[in-house]
Amino acid sequence: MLDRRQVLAMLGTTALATLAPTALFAAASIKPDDASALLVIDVQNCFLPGGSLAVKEGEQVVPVINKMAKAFANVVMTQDWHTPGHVSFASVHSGKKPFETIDLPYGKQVLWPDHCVQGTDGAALSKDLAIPHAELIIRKGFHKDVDSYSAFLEADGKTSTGLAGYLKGRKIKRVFVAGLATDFCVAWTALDARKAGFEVYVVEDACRGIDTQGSLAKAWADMAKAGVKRIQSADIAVSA
Ligand code: VGL
Ligand code: ZN
Repeated sequence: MLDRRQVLAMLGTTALATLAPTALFAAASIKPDDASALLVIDVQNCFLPGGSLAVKEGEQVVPVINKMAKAFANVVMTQDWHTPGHVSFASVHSGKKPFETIDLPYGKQVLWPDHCVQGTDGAALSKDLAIPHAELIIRKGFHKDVDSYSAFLEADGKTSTGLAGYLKGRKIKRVFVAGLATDFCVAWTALDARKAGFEVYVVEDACRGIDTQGSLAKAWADMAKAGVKRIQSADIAVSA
């Protein structure tokens, strides 16, 4: 790696005049302030290796999130928190298998293996998360007949989890979203955060996706269209 002095030495004065230093040294350029919150989405045993709906490389987000969380005064975590026999479980729809879809009164629903059942070890947050200052854990998906990928709004599109009210009550303007899974709970949370009027960043290397039927590419496209900013954890300044 070249350091700043070496790069400057390599550049002529003309090049220096035309190249903004910010373009050269973009790393760690975002500094979370008191109006920023990190939303850590569903880092739960069911989505980690050995879990019933394990996300590929899901465990790799944990150290990234732990490090990044140090830069945030405000951290909120979410927990997928389903009833036994939840409507999103393939096991309750006869003849249906996980990852197939069905039509429910509120729209299309992907069916999943049973996961994150209330009070089970699978629903517990990863024991490797090290964010003691996290100030709120919001549970979602606890209505038996309605799923909730989003931390803001259930899948019926109208039942609020209360998170937008909480964040606004705490004068939060910007949210940074990380966790599992990029193409479901992370993306739906980011999109609803935009709809609720927040500035939204998704930290790509602090997320992993499920990617079923093109869901990952679609999620990034939808997020880009909605004005969600796609960043890397190295873009966030963590002071020593
Ligand atoms: C999730 C599928 C089902 C997620 C939750 O956390 O992304 N995905 N339930
Ligand atoms: Zn779920």
